[in-house]
Amino acid sequence: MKVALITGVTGQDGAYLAELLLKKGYIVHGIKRRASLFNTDRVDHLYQDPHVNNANFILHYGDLTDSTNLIRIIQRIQPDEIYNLAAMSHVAVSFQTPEYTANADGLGTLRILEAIRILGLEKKTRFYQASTSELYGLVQEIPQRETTPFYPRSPYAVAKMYAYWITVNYREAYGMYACNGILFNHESPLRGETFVTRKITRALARIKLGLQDCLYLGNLDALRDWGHARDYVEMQWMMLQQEEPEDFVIATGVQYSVRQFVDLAAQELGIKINWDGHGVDETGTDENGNVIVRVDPRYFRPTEVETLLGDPSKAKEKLGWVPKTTFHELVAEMVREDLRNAERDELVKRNGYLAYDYHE
Ligand code: NDP
Ligand code: GDR
Repeated sequence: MKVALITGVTGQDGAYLAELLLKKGYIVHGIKRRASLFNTDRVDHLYQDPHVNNANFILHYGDLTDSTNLIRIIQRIQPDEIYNLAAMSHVAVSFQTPEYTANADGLGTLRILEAIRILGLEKKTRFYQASTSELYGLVQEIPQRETTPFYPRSPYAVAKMYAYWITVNYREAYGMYACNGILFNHESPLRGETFVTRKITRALARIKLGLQDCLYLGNLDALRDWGHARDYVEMQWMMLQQEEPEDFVIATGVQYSVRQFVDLAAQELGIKINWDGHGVDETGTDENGNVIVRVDPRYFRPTEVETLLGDPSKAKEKLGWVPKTTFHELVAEMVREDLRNAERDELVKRNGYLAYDYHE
Protein backbone atom coordinates (compact mmCIF):
# COMPACT_ATOMS: atom_id res chain seq x y z
CA MET A 1 0.00 0.00 0.00
CA LYS A 2 1.29 3.45 -0.89
CA VAL A 3 1.65 5.98 1.89
CA ALA A 4 0.76 9.64 1.30
CA LEU A 5 1.18 12.69 3.50
CA ILE A 6 -1.13 15.66 2.94
CA THR A 7 -0.37 19.01 4.54
CA GLY A 8 -3.48 21.19 4.67
CA VAL A 9 -5.67 18.10 4.93
CA THR A 10 -8.40 20.07 6.74
CA GLY A 11 -8.77 22.49 3.81
CA GLN A 12 -10.94 22.28 0.70
CA ASP A 13 -8.43 20.44 -1.51
CA GLY A 14 -7.07 18.36 1.37
CA ALA A 15 -10.52 16.89 2.00
CA TYR A 16 -11.15 15.98 -1.65
CA LEU A 17 -7.63 14.62 -2.11
CA ALA A 18 -7.74 12.51 1.07
CA GLU A 19 -11.01 10.97 -0.12
CA LEU A 20 -9.55 10.25 -3.56
CA LEU A 21 -6.37 8.65 -2.22
CA LEU A 22 -8.28 6.50 0.28
CA LYS A 23 -10.46 5.25 -2.60
CA LYS A 24 -7.27 4.35 -4.45
CA GLY A 25 -6.12 2.23 -1.50
CA TYR A 26 -3.51 4.58 -0.03
CA ILE A 27 -2.72 4.96 3.65
CA VAL A 28 -3.29 8.68 4.11
CA HIS A 29 -1.61 10.76 6.79
CA GLY A 30 -2.63 14.37 7.24
CA ILE A 31 -1.17 17.30 9.15
CA LYS A 32 -3.67 19.44 11.02
CA ARG A 33 -3.05 22.58 13.02
CA ARG A 34 -3.96 22.89 16.64
CA ALA A 35 -6.96 25.23 16.91
CA SER A 36 -9.12 26.31 19.82
CA LEU A 37 -12.16 24.80 18.10
CA PHE A 38 -12.51 21.61 16.07
CA ASN A 39 -11.20 22.29 12.56
CA THR A 40 -11.73 18.88 10.97
CA ASP A 41 -15.30 19.38 9.65
CA ARG A 42 -14.30 18.73 6.05
CA VAL A 43 -12.69 15.37 6.83
CA ASP A 44 -14.90 14.16 9.69
CA HIS A 45 -16.60 11.69 7.33
CA LEU A 46 -13.20 10.05 6.78
CA TYR A 47 -12.30 9.94 10.48
CA GLN A 48 -11.18 6.62 11.90
CA ASP A 49 -10.85 5.78 15.56
CA PRO A 50 -7.08 5.88 16.21
CA HIS A 51 -7.53 3.13 18.84
CA VAL A 52 -8.48 0.67 16.11
CA ASN A 53 -5.68 -1.25 14.38
CA ASN A 54 -4.92 -0.77 10.69
CA ALA A 55 -6.40 2.70 10.41
CA ASN A 56 -5.66 4.10 6.96
CA PHE A 57 -6.50 7.75 7.67
CA ILE A 58 -4.29 9.21 10.37
CA LEU A 59 -4.05 12.84 11.50
CA HIS A 60 -1.00 14.41 13.14
CA TYR A 61 -0.70 17.78 14.81
CA GLY A 62 1.79 20.00 13.04
CA ASP A 63 2.45 23.32 11.38
CA LEU A 64 4.45 24.40 8.35
CA THR A 65 6.20 27.05 10.44
CA ASP A 66 7.81 24.36 12.62
CA SER A 67 10.49 22.11 11.05
CA THR A 68 10.65 19.79 14.03
CA ASN A 69 7.19 18.32 13.54
CA LEU A 70 7.67 18.02 9.78
CA ILE A 71 10.94 16.08 10.15
CA ARG A 72 9.47 13.87 12.88
CA ILE A 73 6.27 13.02 10.97
CA ILE A 74 8.06 12.36 7.67
CA GLN A 75 10.66 10.21 9.42
CA ARG A 76 7.97 8.18 11.12
CA ILE A 77 5.71 7.53 8.14
CA GLN A 78 8.31 7.42 5.29
CA PRO A 79 5.77 8.65 2.71
CA ASP A 80 5.86 7.68 -0.97
CA GLU A 81 4.11 10.93 -1.84
CA ILE A 82 3.80 14.30 -0.11
CA TYR A 83 1.14 16.78 -1.20
CA ASN A 84 1.97 20.23 0.17
CA LEU A 85 -1.45 21.89 0.22
CA ALA A 86 -1.09 23.79 3.49
CA ALA A 87 -0.97 27.56 3.14
CA MET A 88 -2.34 30.83 4.36
CA SER A 89 -4.35 30.80 1.14
CA HIS A 90 -6.35 34.05 1.25
CA VAL A 91 -4.90 36.70 -1.05
CA ALA A 92 -6.56 39.68 0.68
CA VAL A 93 -5.56 38.45 4.15
CA SER A 94 -1.92 38.11 3.02
CA PHE A 95 -1.74 41.92 2.89
CA GLN A 96 -2.64 41.92 6.63
CA THR A 97 -0.24 39.09 7.60
CA PRO A 98 2.59 39.26 5.06
CA GLU A 99 5.36 37.94 7.31
CA TYR A 100 3.38 34.95 8.49
CA THR A 101 2.30 34.24 4.91
CA ALA A 102 5.93 34.25 3.72
CA ASN A 103 6.86 31.94 6.58
CA ALA A 104 4.07 29.39 6.08
CA ASP A 105 3.69 29.49 2.29
CA GLY A 106 7.29 30.19 1.25
CA LEU A 107 9.60 28.80 3.93
CA GLY A 108 7.10 26.07 4.83
CA THR A 109 7.72 24.52 1.42
CA LEU A 110 11.48 24.69 1.94
CA ARG A 111 11.11 23.01 5.33
CA ILE A 112 9.40 19.99 3.78
CA LEU A 113 11.91 19.71 0.94
CA GLU A 114 14.77 19.93 3.44
CA ALA A 115 13.12 17.31 5.66
CA ILE A 116 13.02 14.93 2.68
CA ARG A 117 16.72 15.60 2.06
CA ILE A 118 17.83 15.40 5.70
CA LEU A 119 16.07 12.03 5.99
CA GLY A 120 17.68 10.70 2.80
CA LEU A 121 14.31 10.23 1.10
CA GLU A 122 15.18 12.08 -2.14
CA LYS A 123 14.80 8.96 -4.24
CA LYS A 124 11.75 7.57 -2.44
CA THR A 125 9.42 10.47 -1.72
CA ARG A 126 7.62 12.33 -4.50
CA PHE A 127 6.62 15.92 -3.76
CA TYR A 128 3.68 17.98 -5.06
CA GLN A 129 3.65 21.75 -4.50
CA ALA A 130 0.33 23.63 -4.62
CA SER A 131 1.35 26.47 -6.89
CA THR A 132 -1.11 29.00 -8.17
CA SER A 133 -2.30 31.14 -11.06
CA GLU A 134 -1.73 34.11 -8.72
CA LEU A 135 1.92 33.83 -9.82
CA TYR A 136 0.85 35.40 -13.13
CA GLY A 137 -0.68 38.39 -11.28
CA LEU A 138 -0.26 41.28 -13.68
CA VAL A 139 -0.58 39.08 -16.71
CA GLN A 140 2.10 39.14 -19.36
CA GLU A 141 0.30 36.88 -21.83
CA ILE A 142 -3.28 35.68 -22.43
CA PRO A 143 -4.01 32.84 -21.86
CA GLN A 144 -1.39 31.89 -19.26
CA ARG A 145 0.62 28.70 -19.75
CA GLU A 146 3.64 27.05 -18.11
CA THR A 147 6.05 29.39 -19.95
CA THR A 148 4.25 32.67 -19.19
CA PRO A 149 6.43 34.99 -17.06
CA PHE A 150 5.35 35.54 -13.45
CA TYR A 151 4.41 38.94 -11.96
CA PRO A 152 3.03 38.31 -8.45
CA ARG A 153 0.73 41.00 -7.02
CA SER A 154 0.33 40.11 -3.32
CA PRO A 155 2.40 38.88 -0.38
CA TYR A 156 0.63 35.54 -0.92
CA ALA A 157 1.71 35.32 -4.55
CA VAL A 158 5.27 36.41 -3.76
CA ALA A 159 5.53 33.71 -1.05
CA LYS A 160 4.13 31.15 -3.49
CA MET A 161 6.70 32.27 -6.06
CA TYR A 162 9.49 31.35 -3.63
CA ALA A 163 7.80 27.98 -3.08
CA TYR A 164 7.51 27.44 -6.84
CA TRP A 165 11.21 28.08 -7.49
CA ILE A 166 12.53 26.20 -4.46
CA THR A 167 10.59 23.17 -5.70
CA VAL A 168 12.17 23.50 -9.15
CA ASN A 169 15.58 24.05 -7.56
CA TYR A 170 15.41 20.92 -5.36
CA ARG A 171 14.33 18.91 -8.40
CA GLU A 172 17.33 20.14 -10.39
CA ALA A 173 19.88 20.19 -7.55
CA TYR A 174 19.11 16.88 -5.87
CA GLY A 175 17.28 14.90 -8.53
CA MET A 176 14.11 14.82 -6.46
CA TYR A 177 10.73 13.99 -7.98
CA ALA A 178 9.21 17.37 -7.15
CA CYS A 179 6.64 19.24 -9.22
CA ASN A 180 4.39 22.26 -9.25
CA GLY A 181 0.72 22.19 -10.12
CA ILE A 182 -0.09 25.74 -11.25
CA LEU A 183 -3.77 25.57 -10.45
CA PHE A 184 -6.27 28.23 -11.40
CA ASN A 185 -9.16 28.98 -9.03
CA HIS A 186 -11.14 25.92 -8.05
CA GLU A 187 -14.22 25.95 -5.92
CA SER A 188 -16.80 23.61 -4.37
CA PRO A 189 -19.35 23.46 -1.58
CA LEU A 190 -16.31 22.93 0.70
CA ARG A 191 -14.74 26.26 -0.32
CA GLY A 192 -13.93 28.59 2.60
CA GLU A 193 -16.76 31.05 3.23
CA THR A 194 -14.67 34.19 2.61
CA PHE A 195 -13.58 33.37 -0.95
CA VAL A 196 -15.77 35.20 -3.41
CA THR A 197 -17.67 32.24 -4.92
CA ARG A 198 -18.71 30.70 -1.62
CA LYS A 199 -19.41 34.13 -0.14
CA ILE A 200 -21.85 34.71 -3.01
CA THR A 201 -23.66 31.36 -2.94
CA ARG A 202 -23.92 31.39 0.85
CA ALA A 203 -25.14 34.99 1.04
CA LEU A 204 -27.72 34.72 -1.76
CA ALA A 205 -29.18 31.54 -0.24
CA ARG A 206 -29.44 33.26 3.15
CA ILE A 207 -30.94 36.42 1.65
CA LYS A 208 -33.54 34.30 -0.12
CA LEU A 209 -34.57 32.78 3.21
CA GLY A 210 -34.54 36.11 5.08
CA LEU A 211 -31.44 35.31 7.17
CA GLN A 212 -29.30 38.12 5.74
CA ASP A 213 -30.05 41.55 4.27
CA CYS A 214 -27.44 42.39 1.74
CA LEU A 215 -24.36 41.05 -0.02
CA TYR A 216 -21.30 43.34 0.05
CA LEU A 217 -18.58 42.63 -2.51
CA GLY A 218 -15.40 44.24 -3.83
CA ASN A 219 -14.24 44.22 -7.44
CA LEU A 220 -17.16 42.88 -9.50
CA ASP A 221 -15.20 43.03 -12.76
CA ALA A 222 -12.40 40.64 -11.75
CA LEU A 223 -12.19 37.78 -14.25
CA ARG A 224 -11.33 34.25 -13.15
CA ASP A 225 -11.02 30.79 -14.66
CA TRP A 226 -13.08 28.75 -12.18
CA GLY A 227 -13.10 24.94 -12.01
CA HIS A 228 -14.25 22.30 -9.52
CA ALA A 229 -11.87 21.22 -6.72
CA ARG A 230 -12.93 17.57 -7.09
CA ASP A 231 -11.61 17.53 -10.66
CA TYR A 232 -8.42 19.42 -9.79
CA VAL A 233 -7.23 17.08 -6.99
CA GLU A 234 -7.27 14.22 -9.48
CA MET A 235 -4.65 16.12 -11.47
CA GLN A 236 -2.56 16.64 -8.33
CA TRP A 237 -2.39 12.86 -8.00
CA MET A 238 -1.77 12.37 -11.74
CA MET A 239 1.24 14.70 -11.62
CA LEU A 240 2.97 12.40 -9.16
CA GLN A 241 2.32 9.29 -11.29
CA GLN A 242 4.36 10.39 -14.34
CA GLU A 243 7.77 9.01 -15.22
CA GLU A 244 9.46 12.40 -14.98
CA PRO A 245 8.49 15.28 -12.69
CA GLU A 246 7.12 18.30 -14.56
CA ASP A 247 5.10 21.42 -13.82
CA PHE A 248 1.56 21.75 -15.17
CA VAL A 249 -1.09 24.43 -15.54
CA ILE A 250 -4.53 23.14 -14.54
CA ALA A 251 -7.40 25.34 -15.69
CA THR A 252 -10.64 25.14 -17.67
CA GLY A 253 -9.69 27.68 -20.36
CA VAL A 254 -12.93 29.60 -19.78
CA GLN A 255 -13.29 32.90 -17.93
CA TYR A 256 -16.16 34.66 -16.12
CA SER A 257 -16.46 37.82 -14.04
CA VAL A 258 -17.49 38.02 -10.38
CA ARG A 259 -20.64 39.81 -11.59
CA GLN A 260 -21.47 36.91 -13.92
CA PHE A 261 -20.99 34.49 -11.02
CA VAL A 262 -23.51 36.48 -8.97
CA ASP A 263 -26.00 36.58 -11.84
CA LEU A 264 -25.81 32.85 -12.43
CA ALA A 265 -26.12 32.00 -8.72
CA ALA A 266 -29.16 34.31 -8.48
CA GLN A 267 -30.69 32.65 -11.52
CA GLU A 268 -30.24 29.24 -9.88
CA LEU A 269 -32.10 30.54 -6.81
CA GLY A 270 -34.81 32.20 -8.87
CA ILE A 271 -34.04 35.69 -7.53
CA LYS A 272 -33.22 38.98 -9.26
CA ILE A 273 -30.33 41.27 -8.34
CA ASN A 274 -30.60 44.99 -7.76
CA TRP A 275 -26.99 46.03 -8.37
CA ASP A 276 -27.30 49.63 -7.25
CA GLY A 277 -29.11 49.13 -4.01
CA HIS A 278 -31.65 51.92 -4.75
CA GLY A 279 -34.95 51.92 -2.92
CA VAL A 280 -33.91 49.38 -0.30
CA ASP A 281 -36.37 48.63 2.49
CA GLU A 282 -35.66 47.01 5.84
CA THR A 283 -35.97 43.52 4.38
CA GLY A 284 -32.89 44.10 2.24
CA THR A 285 -34.89 43.93 -0.98
CA ASP A 286 -36.01 46.76 -3.26
CA GLU A 287 -39.60 47.70 -4.10
CA ASN A 288 -39.72 44.84 -6.60
CA GLY A 289 -38.43 42.30 -4.10
CA ASN A 290 -35.01 42.11 -5.76
CA VAL A 291 -31.95 41.16 -3.71
CA ILE A 292 -29.45 43.90 -2.99
CA VAL A 293 -25.78 43.62 -3.88
CA ARG A 294 -23.54 46.52 -2.90
CA VAL A 295 -19.89 47.31 -3.51
CA ASP A 296 -17.86 47.86 -0.34
CA PRO A 297 -14.35 49.25 -1.00
CA ARG A 298 -13.05 47.40 2.06
CA TYR A 299 -12.94 44.31 -0.18
CA PHE A 300 -10.70 46.02 -2.76
CA ARG A 301 -7.07 44.85 -2.67
CA PRO A 302 -4.05 47.20 -2.63
CA THR A 303 -2.94 45.52 -5.87
CA GLU A 304 -5.56 43.51 -7.73
CA VAL A 305 -5.25 40.62 -10.17
CA GLU A 306 -7.82 41.71 -12.76
CA THR A 307 -7.84 38.78 -15.13
CA LEU A 308 -6.73 35.15 -15.17
CA LEU A 309 -7.30 32.65 -17.93
CA GLY A 310 -5.39 29.38 -18.14
CA ASP A 311 -4.25 27.33 -21.09
CA PRO A 312 -4.31 23.69 -19.94
CA SER A 313 -3.05 22.23 -23.27
CA LYS A 314 0.02 20.57 -21.74
CA ALA A 315 -2.05 18.84 -19.03
CA LYS A 316 -4.56 17.78 -21.66
CA GLU A 317 -1.85 16.27 -23.80
CA LYS A 318 0.28 14.61 -21.11
CA LEU A 319 -2.16 13.89 -18.28
CA GLY A 320 -5.34 13.45 -20.31
CA TRP A 321 -6.87 16.43 -18.48
CA VAL A 322 -10.50 17.16 -19.26
CA PRO A 323 -12.42 19.07 -16.60
CA LYS A 324 -15.54 17.06 -15.79
CA THR A 325 -17.60 19.83 -14.21
CA THR A 326 -18.79 22.85 -16.20
CA PHE A 327 -18.98 26.33 -14.70
CA HIS A 328 -22.79 26.12 -14.64
CA GLU A 329 -22.72 22.77 -12.85
CA LEU A 330 -20.23 24.13 -10.32
CA VAL A 331 -22.41 27.14 -9.50
CA ALA A 332 -25.55 24.98 -9.32
CA GLU A 333 -23.90 22.52 -6.91
CA MET A 334 -22.62 25.29 -4.63
CA VAL A 335 -26.00 27.03 -4.60
CA ARG A 336 -27.82 23.77 -3.84
CA GLU A 337 -25.57 23.00 -0.86
CA ASP A 338 -25.75 26.53 0.54
CA LEU A 339 -29.52 26.58 0.20
CA ARG A 340 -29.63 23.38 2.24
CA ASN A 341 -27.38 24.96 4.90
CA ALA A 342 -29.54 28.10 4.96
CA GLU A 343 -32.74 26.03 5.30
CA ARG A 344 -31.27 24.30 8.34
CA ASP A 345 -30.28 27.65 9.92
CA GLU A 346 -33.70 29.11 9.15
CA LEU A 347 -35.43 26.16 10.80
CA VAL A 348 -33.30 26.57 13.91
CA LYS A 349 -33.99 30.30 14.00
CA ARG A 350 -37.74 29.87 13.43
CA ASN A 351 -37.93 27.48 16.36
CA GLY A 352 -36.18 29.92 18.65
CA TYR A 353 -32.95 28.02 19.16
CA LEU A 354 -30.81 30.85 17.83
CA ALA A 355 -30.83 34.01 19.93
CA TYR A 356 -28.61 35.85 17.48
CA ASP A 357 -27.02 35.12 14.15
CA TYR A 358 -23.47 34.18 15.07
CA HIS A 359 -22.41 34.13 11.41
CA GLU A 360 -23.01 37.84 10.81
P1 NDP B 1 -7.72 26.16 2.16
O1 NDP B 1 -7.51 27.54 2.69
O2 NDP B 1 -9.10 25.60 2.10
O3 NDP B 1 -6.84 25.14 3.04
C1 NDP B 1 -5.57 25.47 3.50
C2 NDP B 1 -5.10 24.40 4.46
O4 NDP B 1 -3.81 24.76 4.98
C3 NDP B 1 -6.00 24.22 5.71
O5 NDP B 1 -6.01 22.86 6.05
C4 NDP B 1 -5.26 25.03 6.76
O6 NDP B 1 -5.54 24.61 8.07
C5 NDP B 1 -3.83 24.68 6.40
N1 NDP B 1 -2.83 25.60 6.93
C6 NDP B 1 -2.82 26.95 6.86
N2 NDP B 1 -1.71 27.44 7.45
C7 NDP B 1 -1.01 26.36 7.90
C8 NDP B 1 0.20 26.20 8.61
N3 NDP B 1 0.95 27.24 8.99
N4 NDP B 1 0.62 24.94 8.91
C9 NDP B 1 -0.13 23.88 8.56
N5 NDP B 1 -1.29 23.96 7.92
C10 NDP B 1 -1.73 25.19 7.58
O7 NDP B 1 -7.02 26.10 0.74
P2 NDP B 1 -7.40 25.21 -0.55
O8 NDP B 1 -7.70 23.83 -0.10
O9 NDP B 1 -8.36 25.97 -1.39
O10 NDP B 1 -6.02 25.24 -1.35
C11 NDP B 1 -5.01 24.24 -1.13
C12 NDP B 1 -3.67 24.79 -1.57
O11 NDP B 1 -3.72 25.11 -2.96
C13 NDP B 1 -3.22 26.07 -0.87
O12 NDP B 1 -1.82 26.00 -0.74
C14 NDP B 1 -3.61 27.18 -1.84
O13 NDP B 1 -2.77 28.30 -1.66
C15 NDP B 1 -3.36 26.49 -3.15
N6 NDP B 1 -4.19 26.92 -4.27
C16 NDP B 1 -5.54 26.95 -4.16
C17 NDP B 1 -6.33 27.27 -5.24
C18 NDP B 1 -7.83 27.34 -5.15
O14 NDP B 1 -8.44 27.93 -6.05
N7 NDP B 1 -8.45 26.71 -4.17
C19 NDP B 1 -5.73 27.59 -6.54
C20 NDP B 1 -4.29 27.49 -6.56
C21 NDP B 1 -3.56 27.16 -5.46
P3 NDP B 1 -6.89 25.11 8.84
O15 NDP B 1 -8.01 24.24 8.30
O16 NDP B 1 -6.57 24.86 10.27
O17 NDP B 1 -7.08 26.56 8.50
P1 GDR C 1 -8.40 34.68 -5.36
O1 GDR C 1 -9.84 34.26 -4.84
O2 GDR C 1 -7.94 35.96 -4.78
O3 GDR C 1 -8.45 34.57 -6.85
O4 GDR C 1 -7.49 33.52 -4.73
P2 GDR C 1 -11.02 35.12 -4.18
O5 GDR C 1 -12.23 34.28 -4.33
O6 GDR C 1 -10.65 35.62 -2.83
O7 GDR C 1 -11.12 36.41 -5.16
C1 GDR C 1 -11.42 36.28 -6.52
C2 GDR C 1 -11.68 37.65 -7.11
O8 GDR C 1 -12.91 38.16 -6.59
C3 GDR C 1 -12.73 39.50 -6.20
N1 GDR C 1 -13.71 39.86 -5.17
C4 GDR C 1 -13.76 39.37 -3.92
N2 GDR C 1 -13.00 38.45 -3.29
C5 GDR C 1 -13.32 38.12 -2.00
N3 GDR C 1 -12.61 37.17 -1.36
N4 GDR C 1 -14.35 38.74 -1.34
C6 GDR C 1 -15.13 39.70 -1.93
O9 GDR C 1 -16.04 40.23 -1.32
C7 GDR C 1 -14.82 40.01 -3.29
N5 GDR C 1 -15.39 40.86 -4.18
C8 GDR C 1 -14.71 40.75 -5.32
C9 GDR C 1 -11.29 39.56 -5.72
O10 GDR C 1 -10.83 40.90 -5.66
C10 GDR C 1 -10.61 38.70 -6.76
O11 GDR C 1 -10.30 39.45 -7.89
C11 GDR C 1 -7.91 32.17 -4.75
C12 GDR C 1 -7.28 31.48 -3.52
O12 GDR C 1 -7.82 30.17 -3.44
C13 GDR C 1 -5.78 31.38 -3.67
O13 GDR C 1 -5.26 30.57 -2.61
C14 GDR C 1 -5.45 30.74 -5.01
O14 GDR C 1 -4.05 30.67 -5.17
C15 GDR C 1 -6.09 31.53 -6.14
O15 GDR C 1 -7.50 31.54 -5.94
C16 GDR C 1 -5.83 30.87 -7.49
